Amino acid sequence: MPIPSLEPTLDPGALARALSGLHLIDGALVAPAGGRVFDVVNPATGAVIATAADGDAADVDRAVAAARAAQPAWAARPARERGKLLAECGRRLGAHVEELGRLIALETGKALRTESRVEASVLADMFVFFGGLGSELKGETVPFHPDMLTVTVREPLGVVGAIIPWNVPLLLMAMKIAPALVAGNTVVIKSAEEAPLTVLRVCQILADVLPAGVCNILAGDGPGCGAPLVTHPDVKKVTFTGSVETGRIVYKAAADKLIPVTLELGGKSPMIILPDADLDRAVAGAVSGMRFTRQGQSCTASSRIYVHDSLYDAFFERVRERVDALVMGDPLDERTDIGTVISPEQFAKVRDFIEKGRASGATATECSALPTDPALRKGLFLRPVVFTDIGPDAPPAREEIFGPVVCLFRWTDFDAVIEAANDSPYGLAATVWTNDLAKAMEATRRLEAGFVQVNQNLVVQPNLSYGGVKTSGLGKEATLESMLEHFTHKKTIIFNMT
Ligand code: TXE
Repeated sequence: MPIPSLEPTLDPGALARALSGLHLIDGALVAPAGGRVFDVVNPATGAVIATAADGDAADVDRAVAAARAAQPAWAARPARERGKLLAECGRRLGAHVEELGRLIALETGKALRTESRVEASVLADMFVFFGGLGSELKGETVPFHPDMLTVTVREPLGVVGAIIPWNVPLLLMAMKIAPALVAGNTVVIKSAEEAPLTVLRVCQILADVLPAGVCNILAGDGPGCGAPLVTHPDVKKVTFTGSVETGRIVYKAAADKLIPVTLELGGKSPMIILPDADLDRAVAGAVSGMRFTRQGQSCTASSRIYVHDSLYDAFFERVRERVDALVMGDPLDERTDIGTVISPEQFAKVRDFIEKGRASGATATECSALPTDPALRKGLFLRPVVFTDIGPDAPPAREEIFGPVVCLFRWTDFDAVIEAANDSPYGLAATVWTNDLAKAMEATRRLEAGFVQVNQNLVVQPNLSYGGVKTSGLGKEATLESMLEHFTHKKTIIFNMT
């Protein structure tokens, strides 16, 4: 089978076909052991664009064996040298930003200009950032006894299993594998069924720089390929992003093996607008915070917005106008702001939430307009919905929807709104909009979330700690500390000089 060229290409359709039906194991693109594949569908047209390997336990065995064999030599390289290779990966990925952005738009339906290109560029950044941290894998000297030299060193864990979702697969994959690799581990990634192609392309680019077996990627479904990766005896750490339900399954399986786990799960993030907030800024912040340009498929989306009574009506009107102006259409068209939902299953799930919200007596205002292009007739486009007059216990107000749906609540009492914001099993992100410094400080202290931002929306960038509390997950990502904590262990060594 012809190997896809490593030259950047602007033809995502041809690249998708060239990457069809493959894993990447031990430095080579290979067919799955069982010979089975599944279709990859463009959610904007319903057309089959490629196939993906349907990996199973035999593929997991092969990939883990390759990663295990490569790990000692990889860990034996000086950390700075590993870091330099990672930085080189970042530079190569930087040359593929346009290609990767177009391919991810094709397979996930995320608009190129507003979402996909941005994701591809942060991916490259993440490799450059972690590449620079090779020399930070330092230990300590401990004043244990004057006649003994006591030091700690950081050692890698071994083979890391990384399971990723479809909503921001490039960025989430980079946040897992770049720190794991620079710390001296090798990795086996399991891509999401809905988005297997662009991450495979990224790994092909990495494999041109890294030694064979250091970075492997499998496509396949959760039970058939993800589960055997977690339970494999040679996988010494699992890092997972996905749903709470699957996170629990992964955590339990890892508990049986007594291996460490990092979990990044869902969210139902609150945005609180105080009476003195700059309304223009809060409206702009809400429209981008709701992640409508990604059809709301973001675990950090501001999906519960608490607006002070004095601003509520004006806020709603202005948000509606702004969202109405967003253009829904072909994800690859530069004029498009909003692309599609990922899959028919997600489409049905989101519609069901909207129906449940209506049935609860809430008012659903649909914004923006569906595309009229006949080529997009079968596309999974959903009009953004703003719920008003919604009760705090209605399903769209409580559960993670992962769709373009936001709930607006009116408030008058500060203590009560903080309590309402915290009344959720999730605790990923929160934003507060005010010019009152004391109130802002108080809110940041009282809100139960992994990160809280004032007068600004979430930015996911290297060096900003990312991760939630409560059922939003375990452990943080994207920083030096997260690399040390999650991808190394600290060994204590004592030299007795007496
Ligand atoms: O998630 P899953 P799905 C939330 C969001 C969304 C819902 C369902 O609310 O609507 O989850 O999405 C792999 N052992 N998030 O079904 O099933 C699976 O193949 C090992 C939030 O896509 O959790 C995929 O690679 N792995 C989230 C990955 O887990 C298993 C992002 C995620 O799939 C497995 C995505 C198993 N038994 C969805 N079963 C976020 N935090 O951003 C599945 N997988």
